[in-house]
Amino acid sequence: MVLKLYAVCDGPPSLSVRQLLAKLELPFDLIDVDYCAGDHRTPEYALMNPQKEIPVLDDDGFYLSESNAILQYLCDKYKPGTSLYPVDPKIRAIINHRLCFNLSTFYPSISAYTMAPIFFDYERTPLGLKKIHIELDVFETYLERLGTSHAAANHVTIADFPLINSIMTLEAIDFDFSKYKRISKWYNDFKQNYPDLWKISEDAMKIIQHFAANPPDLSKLNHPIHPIRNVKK
Ligand SMILES: N[C@@H](CCC(=O)N[C@@H](CS)C(=O)NCC(=O)O)C(=O)O
Repeated sequence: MVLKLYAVCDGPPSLSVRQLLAKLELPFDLIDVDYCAGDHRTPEYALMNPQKEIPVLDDDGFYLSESNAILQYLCDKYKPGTSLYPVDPKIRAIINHRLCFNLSTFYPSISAYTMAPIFFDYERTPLGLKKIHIELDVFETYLERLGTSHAAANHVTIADFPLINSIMTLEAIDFDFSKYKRISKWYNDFKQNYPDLWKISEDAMKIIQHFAANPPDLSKLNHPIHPIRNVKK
């Protein structure tokens, strides 16, 4: 049975999985999950992913969430030994490290500043800004110390996609990160060298920018945590 990906059109974790599927040239059915309508908060969705988060991969009844786990699984199952996720223990460790770094600190700090105030009733604060600069400084240091053209090697790997999509949300709000020279070069090189993959991010960036200019009505989402903004109708 063909792979199914439950994805949200502007969500960085969903975009990263779509980029890998495109790079591996794996056919799949893309199922658009409407975040604003709360498609992911239903009891049916929770059967696939009790975390009620997007994306979810359905590989013939094998349901997998957490985008990093999906990236790793797709490489291991469908292209073992691919240069996108090499088996060499040290290269793989660096890739896994960068995936963990993005998941645990880099993207949470960035999205709290970029995405959360677009979709929910949050302010962009000086503390939030400070956290972003701390994270960018760390990533810049990793790029400098490793000295590679890409995030984890001298070629594209699954570590690049989530980091690219985190930075894309900064570009979406016109955040100037040009002083981070290595990050800027790596990000611009990705756009130039992988135009088809970048288009997946770019289309999402336009959707994020649309929502930034036209805050979505999330009153039906009933989000259990995030404060919903009053949107004038
Ligand atoms: N760690 C997860 C995060 C996934 C995630 O948080 N996705 C967002 C959409 S971009 C979501 O579904 N959030 C649930 C919610 O806010 O209700 C992953 O990498 O897959």
